[in-house]
Amino acid sequence: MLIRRPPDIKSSEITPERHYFNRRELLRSAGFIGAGALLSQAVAAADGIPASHRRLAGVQRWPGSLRDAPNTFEEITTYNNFYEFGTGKSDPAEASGRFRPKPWKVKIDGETDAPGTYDYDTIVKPHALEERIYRLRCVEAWSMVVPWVGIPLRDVLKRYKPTSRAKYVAFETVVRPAEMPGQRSRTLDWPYVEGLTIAEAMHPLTLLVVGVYGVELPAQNGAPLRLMVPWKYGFKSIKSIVRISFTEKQPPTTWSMSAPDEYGFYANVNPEVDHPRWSQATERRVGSGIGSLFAARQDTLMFNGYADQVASLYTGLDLTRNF
Ligand SMILES: Nc1nc2c(c(=O)[nH]1)N[C@H]1C(S)=C(S)[C@@H](COP(=O)(O)O)O[C@H]1N2
Ligand SMILES: [Mo]
Repeated sequence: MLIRRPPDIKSSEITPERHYFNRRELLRSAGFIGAGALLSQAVAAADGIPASHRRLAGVQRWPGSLRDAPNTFEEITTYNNFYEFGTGKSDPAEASGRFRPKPWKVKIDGETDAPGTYDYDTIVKPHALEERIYRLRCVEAWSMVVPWVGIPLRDVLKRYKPTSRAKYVAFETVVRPAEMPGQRSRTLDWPYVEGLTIAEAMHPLTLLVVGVYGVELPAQNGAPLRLMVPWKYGFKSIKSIVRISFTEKQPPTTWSMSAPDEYGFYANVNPEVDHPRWSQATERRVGSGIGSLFAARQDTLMFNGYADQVASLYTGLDLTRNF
């Protein structure tokens, strides 16, 4: 996503340095893992995760989960975009050791009858946690399948009483240059900001994420609280949220301010609308294939495969102009 001319983009930014030999991928292709086994696997898979990651209690399985094999915990936590820690895919895992996600507060303001600054526990604790296996499609044309743990955002937002004037919801990431080395450079305008229409924010698929693979969210994935909007390009799913504002007007968003011709407000996954510098018709599933020569590409799906659930949000909207 760096704003550079195509010849300056190193192939290492498009193709990962390493491809993991994905054990589950092998087992799946060999027919050892059926769909039923996968559904019960994700929470149980926390067993193989280092004990330093705190396990989340009382996580319920969501019946709508994808049946594809999830990416490994290692893939999900070492191949990241989180520019606050640097622009390389391994920077977020390697440079986030100083980041402290506790204690954590979120300011809720704007068009609400319950403005205030609330503790993480006040926001999260009243809700049951769900594990939801979603596709994640980055605008850079790679993808993963991730077993997130979270709460439907709308259940949280309703408790904070948006007024009838609330047409959008704006989100802001924490600014802590002492803990986030990427923020000491002006790669982007900090804080990273994002936004959704109120209908998108209240859609039942929109998740406020607190964990992955049954454990608390690692720093590199947006600890302790991040968004996941599965039918939109990954950059909409803002990490380490410290502010949620209900607004009347469409809020500014980091990537659309940084490169308005390349990234729009909607950012719905759409294989028919190419990025000005590359095709969006296909994607590379991280961890698939062995080495970049054989990296399997697959078709990108309209709304990332969630069209049945979300297309009605956009009736009458020109998706080419509103990209
Ligand atoms: N604050 C913040 N949020 C962010 C980003 C970022 O750089 N800063 N990167 C986005 C992009 S481009 C993607 S693809 C996803 C990646 O999430 P993951 O690293 O958990 O897979 O986070 C999104 N959220
Ligand atoms: Mo992304």
